[in-house]
Amino acid sequence: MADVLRPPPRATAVIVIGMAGSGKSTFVGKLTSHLATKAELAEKDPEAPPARRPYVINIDPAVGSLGYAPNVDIRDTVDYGRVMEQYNLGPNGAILTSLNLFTTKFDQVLQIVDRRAPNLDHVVLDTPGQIEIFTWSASGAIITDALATSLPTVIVYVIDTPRTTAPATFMSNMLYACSIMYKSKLPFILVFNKTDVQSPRFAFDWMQDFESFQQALAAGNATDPSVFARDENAKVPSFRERGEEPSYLNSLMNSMCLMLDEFYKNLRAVGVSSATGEGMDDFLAKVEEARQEYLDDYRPALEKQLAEKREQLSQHKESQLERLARDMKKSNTDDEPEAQYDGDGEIIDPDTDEERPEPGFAGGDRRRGAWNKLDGTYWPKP
Ligand SMILES: Nc1nc2c(ncn2[C@@H]2O[C@H](COP(=O)(O)OP(=O)(O)O)[C@@H](O)[C@H]2O)c(=O)[nH]1
Ligand SMILES: [Mg+2]
Repeated sequence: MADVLRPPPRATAVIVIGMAGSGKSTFVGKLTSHLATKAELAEKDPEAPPARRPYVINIDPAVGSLGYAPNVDIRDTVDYGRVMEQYNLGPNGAILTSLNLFTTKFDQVLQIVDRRAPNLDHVVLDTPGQIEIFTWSASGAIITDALATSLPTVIVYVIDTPRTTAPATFMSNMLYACSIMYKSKLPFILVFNKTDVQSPRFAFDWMQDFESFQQALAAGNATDPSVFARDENAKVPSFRERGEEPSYLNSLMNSMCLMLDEFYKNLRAVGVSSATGEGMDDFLAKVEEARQEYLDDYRPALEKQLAEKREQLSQHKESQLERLARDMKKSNTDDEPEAQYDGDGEIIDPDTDEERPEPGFAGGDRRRGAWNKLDGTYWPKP
C-alpha cells in the first residue's frame, strides 16, 4: 500500500479560509513577512533557527491590492472584470466562474508546487473573501483534494475576534468551522485574528468550558456583543431564578454548545494579530502539530482509499477483459451451422406459404382446419 502515494515532501500546504473581512489576506501577508524576516536572519546568522520564505498562491480574483506579492496569482490568469462582462454575471457569480476557469489549469500550479516542495516549508493559499465560494464549490473541493493528495495539508480558519463576542455570532462561526472540518477531514487550526483589538480569552474560555458559555447566555441576550465582558466571578442568576423565560435562540444555543463540545476537543486554536504579528510563532507551532496529524491520520486513510480504488479498477478491468474474451470466442463459433428449425426467424411468403408451420403444429390437418373465407383456403394447411 505504501507505494500508492509518493513520500510526503517537506513542505506543508496551508489553506487559509474565513468569513469576508476576517483578515485572511492580511494574515497571509503578515505570515509571509514574518517568515521572510526569519529566513533573512537564518541566512545571515547560522546560529538562528532555520526558516524559509513561504510560497504563496492567491486565488481571490476580485481582490484589489494585496499586502504581499504572491508567487502564483489567479489575477494573472483570469480577468475578473471581463468574466463579469462577458458572462453577464454579478460579483459573486463572476468570482465563482473565475475560480472555475482557474481550476481547469490547477494541474499546472500543482506541477510548479511539486517541483518546489522539497525546498519549501510552507505553501500558503489565500482564498476569496466570501467563504462559501471556496468551501462549498466544486472548484474549492478539487483544489483542496489536489493539494491534500500531493503534500501535507492543513486548513486554517480565520475568525474576526472582535466581531465574535456575542454568543450567537460565536456559535454560528463555530458551527460553520465544524461543518468544514468534518467535510474536508483535514487537520484544522482556528486562528482568532485581530487580537490587537480584542483578546480571544473569552473564546478560549467558552471552548474549554461550556458552562462558562451557558453562564454568558444566562446573563442576557445571545446577540449582545458585550455579554462576554461581564464579571466572570459574579454569579449570574439563571433565567428561571430571575423568573424570566429564555428566548428560543438562548435555549437553542444552550443545547448546541453541548454538541460542539466534542468538536472543540479535536481542535487547535491560537490567537494572532495580523496587524502586529503577535502570535505568529504560536501559529507556526500549531502548523507543525497539524502536519503531524495529517501524516498520522489523514494520509494512511487516503492511502487506504486510493489502494481500494486501484483494486476496484483492476478488478473491473479484469472482468471486462474476460467478457471481451468470451465475446470473441462466441463470434468465432457463430459461423458454424447449427441444426435449426428451418422456418425459424424467416419471413413467411404469402404466395408460396413455404414457411408455414408443419401440419399438426397448430392443432390439426386439413380436415380439422378452419375455412378461411378471405383467401379461400383451409388453415392450418397440410
Ligand atoms: N486591527 C486589525 N485589523 C486587521 C487585522 N487583520 C485584518 N485587519 C483588517 O481587516 C480588514 C479585512 O482584512 P482582509 O485581509 O482584507 O480580509 P479578507 O477578506 O478575509 O481577506 C482590513 O481592513 C484589515 O486591515 C488585525 O490583526 N488587526
Ligand atoms: Mg482577502
